[in-house]
Amino acid sequence: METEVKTTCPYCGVGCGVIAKVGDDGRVSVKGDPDHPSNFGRLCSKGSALAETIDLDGRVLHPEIAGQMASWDEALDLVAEKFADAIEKYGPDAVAFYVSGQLLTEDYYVANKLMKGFIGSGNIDTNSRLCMSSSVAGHRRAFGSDTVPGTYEDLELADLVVLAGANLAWCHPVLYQRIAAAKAARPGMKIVVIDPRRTMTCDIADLHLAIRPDGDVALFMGLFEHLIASNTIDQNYIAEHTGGFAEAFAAASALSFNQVLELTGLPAMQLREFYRLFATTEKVVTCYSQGVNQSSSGTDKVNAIINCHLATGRIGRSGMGPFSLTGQPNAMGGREVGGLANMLAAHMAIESAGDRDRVQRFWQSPRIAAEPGLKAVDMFRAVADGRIKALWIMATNPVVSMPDADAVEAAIKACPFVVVSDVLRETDTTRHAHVLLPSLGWGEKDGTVTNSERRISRQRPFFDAPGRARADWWQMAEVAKRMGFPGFDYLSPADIFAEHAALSAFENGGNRDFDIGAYETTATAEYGALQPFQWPQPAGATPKLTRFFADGGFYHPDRKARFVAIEPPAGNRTDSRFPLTLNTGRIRDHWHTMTRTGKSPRLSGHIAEPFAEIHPRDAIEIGVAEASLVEIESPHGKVIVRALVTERQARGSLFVPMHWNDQFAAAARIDAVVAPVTDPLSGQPASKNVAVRAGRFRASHYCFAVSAAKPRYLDSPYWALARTNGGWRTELAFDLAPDNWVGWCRATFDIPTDLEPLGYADQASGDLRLAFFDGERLLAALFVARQPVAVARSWAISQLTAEHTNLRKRFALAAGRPGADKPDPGATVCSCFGVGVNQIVAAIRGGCHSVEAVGKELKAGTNCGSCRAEIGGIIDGCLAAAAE
Ligand SMILES: Nc1nc2c(c(=O)[nH]1)N[C@H]1C(S)=C(S)[C@@H](COP(=O)(O)OP(=O)(O)OC[C@H]3O[C@@H](n4cnc5c(=O)[nH]c(N)nc54)[C@H](O)[C@@H]3O)O[C@H]1N2
Ligand SMILES: Nc1nc2c(c(=O)[nH]1)N[C@H]1C(S)=C(S)[C@@H](COP(=O)(O)OP(=O)(O)OC[C@H]3O[C@@H](n4cnc5c(=O)[nH]c(N)nc54)[C@H](O)[C@@H]3O)O[C@H]1N2
Ligand code: SF4
Ligand SMILES: [Mo]
Repeated sequence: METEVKTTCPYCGVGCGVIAKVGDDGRVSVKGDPDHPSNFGRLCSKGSALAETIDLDGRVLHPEIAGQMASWDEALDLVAEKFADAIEKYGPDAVAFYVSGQLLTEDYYVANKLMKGFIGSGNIDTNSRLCMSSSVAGHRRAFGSDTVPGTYEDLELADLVVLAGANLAWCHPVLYQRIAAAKAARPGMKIVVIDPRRTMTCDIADLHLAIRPDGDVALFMGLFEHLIASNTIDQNYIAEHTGGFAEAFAAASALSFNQVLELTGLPAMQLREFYRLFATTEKVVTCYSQGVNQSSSGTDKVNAIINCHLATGRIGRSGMGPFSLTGQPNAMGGREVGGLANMLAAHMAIESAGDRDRVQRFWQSPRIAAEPGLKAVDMFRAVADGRIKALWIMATNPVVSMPDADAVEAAIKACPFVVVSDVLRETDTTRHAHVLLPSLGWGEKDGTVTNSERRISRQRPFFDAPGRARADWWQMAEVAKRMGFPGFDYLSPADIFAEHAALSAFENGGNRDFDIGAYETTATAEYGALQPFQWPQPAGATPKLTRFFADGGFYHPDRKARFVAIEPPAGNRTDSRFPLTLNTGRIRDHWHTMTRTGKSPRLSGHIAEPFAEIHPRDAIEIGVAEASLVEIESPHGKVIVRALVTERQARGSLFVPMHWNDQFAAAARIDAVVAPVTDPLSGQPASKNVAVRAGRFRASHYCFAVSAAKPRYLDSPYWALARTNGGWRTELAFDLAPDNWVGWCRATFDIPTDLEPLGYADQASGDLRLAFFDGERLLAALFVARQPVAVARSWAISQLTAEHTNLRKRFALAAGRPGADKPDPGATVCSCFGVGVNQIVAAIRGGCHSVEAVGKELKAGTNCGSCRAEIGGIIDGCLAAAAE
């Protein structure tokens, strides 16, 4: 029988509602939930492809000890024993948990309770340290609490939306679509993008401020001054609800307009235009994400933004306010349970003796962490120097995502006892686990997540647990019980949720923002049917509040907000040895370390290789041509990635995505290059401003291969692997080529020895083509050249699923030339319908001059809409070229 389950997307912090349908044959399809108030039925490319990422391929399905299958009892006993041992010998601070914003709230709650309340250490930190901690620190400084004041609706109601350090089109696509739709309906609405790169988000921008790296503090200090000078400030709001205005004003006045120009690198006209727009528009929302948070001045950036909203009283009212966009599906839930090393549960403060006492009484725990624990970067330093003897990593892949990643890997390798809970068997981190615990993935997990607008939604299972995989909360609770701790006898996530809700209300009395007391009696049946809701929801309170601070009511003891007096940082980290600024971030169709999106051929087709965006003039200076390979190096490490020469990138800087790792590429873990520099207040790494040098990688041979089997073993200095329909695609480069290509193919692609290749070699150019067929099926094709291989990729890939009955066509393949009957569609732009760039260009030449017209002709952009900005860009490019 077909079943439909309402759940939540496990990717970004937009938190879209998803309806998963499981057919009679067990096949799953997904669609957006039209009733979910975050997305109203929309899904982006990643959400739409969820069904492709939930197969059991690569999953870890039973516990392992030292790589050998073990029972749960053996594994859990060992974990409990090793943790208890380390604590007994070296004290509670000798152990640590490193967890994740991709855990459900219930998992997170149990992990935090175990570490802070029962082990008695603050040493639980999370990948949210790399993501949200500057926002948390900024909120707490300004508001006295970690509160996101507004709601998504504000982004549609605003007359000016400022997007600072946020590539919404790719990273929060459904929010981007909501804003784009609001602007289409109300063209007077203005959008300003502040980003050193011209990203796809700029497609809907009225103004793009291509700011210098870390110029944001100066930009918003200058704005603050302008708001005062132009008398746009709200004197009443400042007087009644805030403190510290004079000091903040004095600090801002110390910065001249010329200094702002210098520090931001922006033309005076643009700066004035932005200041004018902001001053003259009442309804302003300023959204910010990693371009703000991931910086050594991240917390100051957040406060510089909040200062402007407090000064104008534009906060917590319809269409107004600062808005921190969260990255992960449950970054907010993690904050609610106090999963950061410097927080306590339910938004209470670890520094406060009263709060510690309250939480300890509620948990009836033998102890409570007396002080903040180690923040992620410091935690792995403590692992490296032997202070941490036992480490449990859950739902995160720090060997890829932490700065100074090679040092992090070495630390994990050297740690006496490492537990990893993951869904996959082989990741860059799981390979160092002494104990590997199989966790439930999306579609199996059961619990709640909170999105950027404080909306709590259910993730519901629609599959049974595969193999012996078990929930993360269950793993933690079982270890707690084995360590002899009471209070972990949960039967289901509903029990945990009710306890979490009860703690949020416990002795609250309106003194803490996070209060979901209305749910403290949630029983299993109600939990099953729980509808998405926004906090706060105190017991018995109606009507329900959805915004904070329009009328003050902040959470500092005097109930006032604080302006923060800020100084602009020195943004530039480069020097003559490392003269370029490395910026890192995301692409549209991959999620983090690719453990899930890397399974989808559609998502892997959008961008199939690690790359560095380089400005054309820098490319000339460092001697890299388009599509050749570039080496990027810092004192910490090195990568080799493809050069993507583009004017979207500012001079003197490079952009490299964070996604590629040792499972998909030879040397593309960009965090190996990122220095472990952090914000002094939040401890968040500065992953967007790293001094590096770059040069050409001198390849003797470049190759492109498609193969039915996954390549067995690759050891060239450059390779990058991606899933395609029917197999795999591999890009390679050698500095020393194999002497026998046929033998190399046989060994790499598992080709039976009795199959002879079709081949073509050009002695003069050094070009070589080899293709192996098994009957009518292509097993592998290899294209080798001295220059970057020019063969049409999507055409070659399509040959893996084609029937090769015609001998002439087989030779066409060996020659690397598409036949006239099968033109090359080009790199995928629309993942939903598999439409390539060449097809779109052809449609434009055929007269489709709008995104809608292209959609009508090719369907591209008509499902999830994530590629609409790119299609717009291609149309603009073609029309501009035609006009020249
Ligand atoms: N497709 C996709 N979507 C995702 C994710 C994913 O992996 N893939 N991950 C999710 C997560 S966890 C997160 S945290 C979010 C992140 O979402 P975003 O923060 O939007 O993504 P990033 O690409 O990390 O960085 C955003 C932008 O900051 C800019 N930037 C760099 N330096 C500066 C600076 O000094 N000032 C300013 N103003 N801007 C700067 C970069 O050029 C970049 O375009 O995305 C979420 N959504
Ligand atoms: N240079 C650079 N580095 C960055 C960033 C950047 O912009 N630039 N961004 C940072 C940010 S914002 C973030 S959020 C991090 C993200 O970085 P990570 O958290 O390291 O990345 P993920 O790939 O999401 O790792 C999740 C892991 O958990 C597993 N998993 C998935 N679901 C579950 C589950 O339910 N339970 C368990 N136990 N395991 C599960 C996955 O297989 C995967 O191995 O990267 C940070 N690192
Ligand atoms: S915007 Fe996309 S990735 Fe984010 S929650 Fe919605 S469907 Fe998932
Ligand atoms: Mo994140």
